[in-house]
Amino acid sequence: MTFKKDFLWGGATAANQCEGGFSEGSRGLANVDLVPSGEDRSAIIKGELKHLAFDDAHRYPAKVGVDFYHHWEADLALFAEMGFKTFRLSIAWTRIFPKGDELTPNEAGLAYYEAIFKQCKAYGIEPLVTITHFDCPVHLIETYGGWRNRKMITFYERLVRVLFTRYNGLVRYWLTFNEINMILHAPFLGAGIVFDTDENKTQVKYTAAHHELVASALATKIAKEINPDFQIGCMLAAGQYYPDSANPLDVQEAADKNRESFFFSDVQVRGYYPSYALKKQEREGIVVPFEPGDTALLRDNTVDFVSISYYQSRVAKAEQSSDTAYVAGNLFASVKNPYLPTSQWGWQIDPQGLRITLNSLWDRYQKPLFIVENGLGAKDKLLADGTVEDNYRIDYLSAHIKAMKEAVELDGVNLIGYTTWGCIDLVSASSGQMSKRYGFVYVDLDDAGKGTLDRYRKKSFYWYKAVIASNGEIV
Ligand code: BGP
Repeated sequence: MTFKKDFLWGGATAANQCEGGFSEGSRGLANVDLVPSGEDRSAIIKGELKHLAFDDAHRYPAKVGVDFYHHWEADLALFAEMGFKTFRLSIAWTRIFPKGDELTPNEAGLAYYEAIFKQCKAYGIEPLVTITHFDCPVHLIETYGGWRNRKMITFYERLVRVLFTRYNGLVRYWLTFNEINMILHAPFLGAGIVFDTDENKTQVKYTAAHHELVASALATKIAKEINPDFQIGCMLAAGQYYPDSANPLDVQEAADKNRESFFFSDVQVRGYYPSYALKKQEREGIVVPFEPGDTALLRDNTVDFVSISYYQSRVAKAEQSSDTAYVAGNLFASVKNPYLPTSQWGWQIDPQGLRITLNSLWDRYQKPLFIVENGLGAKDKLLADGTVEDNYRIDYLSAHIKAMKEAVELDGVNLIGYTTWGCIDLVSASSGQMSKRYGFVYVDLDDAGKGTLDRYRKKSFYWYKAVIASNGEIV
């Protein structure tokens, strides 16, 4: 058998994209609630357009999500039916601390997740909990400016203490920040940042990044004090950059681009700012707000495992011109790779790139790796008999699982699990659409928010069930 006996097969979700119930259980308002579908979405996500209240001109898909808030028992039953060994979900911070800076948590929010974790346990499903997945209380943005403010570390510390204490015995695997490197591309999602006009955006992003890195190390420290058996992971939006050509300048450009992301995991895994980042920050006049104790905290509290999302590889080209072709990608574009097909949303498909990406992380860190997001966003058609013939999704996932097998079998990468993104259809982070579906389970809801919310098993549901049952031998 290629994969370990206890390999963690499963699926992944995020509170902001599936829960809905945005005002229930005394929940407070979060950044993601206010991100509308439509053309303003991109500027809001990037922190370039301030939008901190609902209005009538926009539609807000996170308000309802796919109503996991009310459907979670039935949805978990479907995941159990597929044989999930793990289920990745995130905590909505505003269910636990509605404003974010209270001293006492909200019991209704705590009870909600406790019920989910208990049900997971009953099914033998190991929860994989993202503490923050593009999630920040609006009150903390309005009052403190989000993660640009060091006070956020204290509020986050309060949150993690409550979670680690309350769910001790129910949850073992934790991720501190989803796709932490997305601060650079989607700072409103990643750090609750709205830019002021004329401020140095790069400075703000690296200030916020430092605060999150310190918060992540602090969370790791607290976790181990509460339960040394807790497993804490960093989470990186991964996807190797290839050089556009053998031109050494393109090769250098690819190395530089890869380092933009590795910077985050280098700190979280190795425990210090890498020399290339220090030099670049110095050159660009960026001042990282190190305070006494930060260096030791980062050094002494590195993560146990490295988790990634992988959707595609990317291409770096030193000299771009008006002829350079680009493709869309996970929250930011890349130079086009002429060797790869693209999805309906223009993301390039590269299973081989998953093996390459896993190897580069394994070579770099020698820490267990966990793929916590991978999948194909595609349009599905619900047939009259209640099925979806999603062979394209099966082909995509099957090719990526084969690449994982090669990484394990041929290269000896230590891979501990795989959770496909959006195991049940949910709202797209980049576009706010429902029509960009990733799930094994179809949810009857369209881009205008119309539908019964009924759930249907797709063809891929049965395929993935067989994959898990065979521990990845049948793909
Ligand atoms: C990642 C996010 C997820 C998810 C995924 C797919 O960046 O962690 O939240 O949404 O990408 O992206 P999209 O929803 O834009 O297709």
